[in-house]
Amino acid sequence: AWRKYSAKPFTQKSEIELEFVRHIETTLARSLFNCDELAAYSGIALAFRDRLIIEWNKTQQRQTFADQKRIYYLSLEFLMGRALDNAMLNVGLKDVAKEALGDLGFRIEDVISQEHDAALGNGGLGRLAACFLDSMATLNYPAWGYGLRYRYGIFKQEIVDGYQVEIPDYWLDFNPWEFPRHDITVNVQFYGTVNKQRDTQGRTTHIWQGGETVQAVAYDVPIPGYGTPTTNNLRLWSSKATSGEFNFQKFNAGDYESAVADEQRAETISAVLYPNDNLERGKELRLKQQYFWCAASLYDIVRRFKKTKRAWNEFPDQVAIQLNDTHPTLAIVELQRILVDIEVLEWDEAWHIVTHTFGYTNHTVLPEALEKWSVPMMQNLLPRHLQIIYDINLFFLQSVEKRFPTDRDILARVSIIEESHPKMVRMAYLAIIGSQKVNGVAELHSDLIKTTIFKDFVDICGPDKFTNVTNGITPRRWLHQANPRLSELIASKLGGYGFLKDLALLEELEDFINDKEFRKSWVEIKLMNKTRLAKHIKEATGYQVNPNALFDVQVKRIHEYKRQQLNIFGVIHRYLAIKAMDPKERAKPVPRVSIFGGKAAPGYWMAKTIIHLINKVASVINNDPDVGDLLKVIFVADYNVSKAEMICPASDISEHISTAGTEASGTSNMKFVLNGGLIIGTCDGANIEITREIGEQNIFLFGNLAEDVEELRHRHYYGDFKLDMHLAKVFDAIKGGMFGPPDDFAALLSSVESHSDYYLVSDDFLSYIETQELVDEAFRNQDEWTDKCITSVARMGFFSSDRVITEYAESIWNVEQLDMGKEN
Ligand code: 26Y
Repeated sequence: AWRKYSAKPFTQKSEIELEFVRHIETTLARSLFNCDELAAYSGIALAFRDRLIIEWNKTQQRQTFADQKRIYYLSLEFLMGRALDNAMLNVGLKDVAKEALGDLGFRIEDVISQEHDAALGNGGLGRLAACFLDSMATLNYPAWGYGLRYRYGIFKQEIVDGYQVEIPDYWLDFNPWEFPRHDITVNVQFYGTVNKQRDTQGRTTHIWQGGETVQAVAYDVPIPGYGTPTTNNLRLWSSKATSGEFNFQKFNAGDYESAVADEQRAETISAVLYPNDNLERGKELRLKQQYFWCAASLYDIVRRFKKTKRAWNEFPDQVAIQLNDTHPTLAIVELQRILVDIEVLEWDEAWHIVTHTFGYTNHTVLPEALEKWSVPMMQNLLPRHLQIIYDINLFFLQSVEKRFPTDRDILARVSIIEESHPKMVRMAYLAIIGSQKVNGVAELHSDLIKTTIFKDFVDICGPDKFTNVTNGITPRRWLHQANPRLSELIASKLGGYGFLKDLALLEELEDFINDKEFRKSWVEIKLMNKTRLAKHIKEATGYQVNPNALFDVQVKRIHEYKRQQLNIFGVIHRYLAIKAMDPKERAKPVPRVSIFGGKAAPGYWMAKTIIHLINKVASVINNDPDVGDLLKVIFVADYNVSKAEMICPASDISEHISTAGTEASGTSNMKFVLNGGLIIGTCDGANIEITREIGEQNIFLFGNLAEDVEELRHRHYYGDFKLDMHLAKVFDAIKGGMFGPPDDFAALLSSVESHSDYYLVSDDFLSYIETQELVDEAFRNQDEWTDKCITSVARMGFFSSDRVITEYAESIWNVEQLDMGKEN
């Protein structure tokens, strides 16, 4: 009987139209006669949401029935972007939906663009998590994402008078992609005290009592795989006051205000995403977020495991938990606490389970990004966890001492507790000790962590614990969705869209490199994508740019190590060169549009200064009649995932120019090349592996190598250094007031000129501007340029996040894909 009533997913145009109308008229209570684009978005989104949820239900049943090991991906950030286009494409019904919307009087692009980005992340780390969810679903892995449901995602950026202004990103007004699960809640405890007790068998147990309790409520977001019915789950926790405690007692006692204040305090935990990227601040609310999310997620995972009635020692055969950086490290401590304090396992047995369950991914070597929490803060907020950390540390240091009895200070070096004032808990060390595998995100980065920040741990734990899994991106969003025309052209040559599931198939494109029609379409598509971006630039900034000019793009978070300052100094150098030319000569240089985009952390003053300089330079150059089309400078405000989808397909060259050894991997480098753009970059992160795959004749590398950085910094420090002469001229122009009051930029210039130049801007400047000239020269020969682009795309198969997930599954998680039988 149930089967008769169970919902069926729509497959045809008429069914989509019916569902659309039903949602407009009933769910949204609107009239069809007053249905604008936003309402149309809501209607079609709700229709697809219903469809996803049917598949989601079935997926959960299949996975429960299969009873296999599951993956749990813990990340404080999921930078999902828009969901509708992705859902339609992954389900394979975008074309049908387009016709349906057309019948109803709407253009699908306009409807898609009504959606607010889900921006629960800062940058690369959060977007990587989103790509991983797509790949895990597409490959039919039983996998869950766990995160926080922030009421405010990353702020919206506006540029006012050349300065960044932050606007809150309240995005939940209408979000059809989440399902509140008011029945799935977990109470999470903070503060309080720990008491020892003896149980009936005479064992000592620890009771954590008192303090405050906050309720976590689950919100589920369906994650559809591409070309498979698998629809996995992203579970986001929202905080609220525990019911009952809000607080009829206080309320009835006439203390209404404080009852409301308690409620607000609870809700504050999941209120806002911290907007820092690679900069640790040590705020108590952030630690609260971390524990709240880890405790709720672990409770949920353990609850699911317990339903299978297995013995505890089978836990690591059923559960793989991956830590996206150290942000969820408390999950290690929490699992140990559950096993020892609540399930009453012996310490060693519990610790064996814990250390075979977790994997830890490191995303940075920058010292200012490594998480440390003050011991007094942790003592106050999580007293029992601090005790457990001390015990973990004690047993660990005892084992180290036994093995290295003669190394006098190794214990201080590797202790989880840093003996500073106040003492600090080093989260990365705790994550290493509590995990079975530790990985970096590109080869150079994985080597660097082994030889620098984690060197002692390689000696202690052995080299096998440390491994590399080079990052990747989902070709569904970053090729098919972002660049539908290119995807279609490729499909027409490769005989279908199989490459979207097996990106290595792209290599067959090289066979068509001399196919005239193919090349012509290739070039036309790039021009169309550039024209689309030019239109956006015109609307957003008022500046008109020539789509035939070379589009040079650097879009990413603004950070000194990523060196947007090197780029803008290079732009000024170019400008000065154009100005110095005889007007007749000005036909020579290749016309160029330098496009920047990215957010600065609100408290990162130097990054904000860089944004200010870019905007000042833009207003001078763009209004200089001597320059015309030869050079334009654009700052695209509010760079986010949906803007990236428009910008990546429109670049000729993109800049990935971090100081060697500082960018762990980078992933936008992959997106740009996959969309038929070339790269100018340093020998850093994944640039190195991209070069290996596509060939060094197809990339513009410059600058010092990671192995030389230490020595160069030393030289600066001891004053043995002279500012590059071209850069000196650029600085003179800035100091002369060409771009406004020089004081505005004094600190930025001094960070390069003074004894440090920590990011080696001056050391790399000459090499950078010379390489930019090589770019000009190469671009003049459009045929050769097209050769490079096609060859590069053909060789990008390695950078699919499907390959990445397969590596994690096989070498870290030991998890199998679900057998989908004939259905798939
Ligand atoms: C501790 C806290 C303030 C913090 C918050 C966010 C620390 C770091 C981050 C974000 C880091 C991040 O996005 N890292 C980037 O990860 C990408 C995916 O692995 C890499 O491609 C990229 O090189 C790295 O900077």
